[in-house]
Amino acid sequence: MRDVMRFHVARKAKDTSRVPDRLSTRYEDLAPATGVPVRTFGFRRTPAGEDRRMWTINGKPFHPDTVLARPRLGSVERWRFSSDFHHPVHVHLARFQVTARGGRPAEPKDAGWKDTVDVRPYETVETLVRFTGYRGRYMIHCHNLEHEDMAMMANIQIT
Ligand SMILES: [Cu+2]
Repeated sequence: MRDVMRFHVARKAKDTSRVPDRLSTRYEDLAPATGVPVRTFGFRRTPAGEDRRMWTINGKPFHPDTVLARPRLGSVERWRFSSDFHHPVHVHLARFQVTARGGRPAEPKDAGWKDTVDVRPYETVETLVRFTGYRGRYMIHCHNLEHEDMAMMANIQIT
């Protein structure tokens, strides 16, 4: 690895940079539309026959023909992620905001727009998800490589 890169410090310089008091301006808070379903996604290790368990979402490993949710383009939905383990839950093509974690208000680290949220063991994370962009089929999945490789994924269809 020693041959990858080498830095030569060629001269002295004064560091005039500083961290601003605020790193960002206030973002908009999402509000759920009325009448949209609340969807629950359970990320679990599920028995799958003798001596076998699989990483699943709502009890099912990924199948290309199965769609777990059909949100409407332009809508905001309340999605609830629950977990039996650390699962970094990633939603493709839809950004979301965390509104609650473990039955308590969202934590400072939950602020802002997310495309992935760490759901801790035996925790439930409440989110508001906004579907903008394009209609079509996308995925939600656990971002642990070992879990997504073992089918901890699901299709969502934006209609
Ligand atoms: Cu996982």
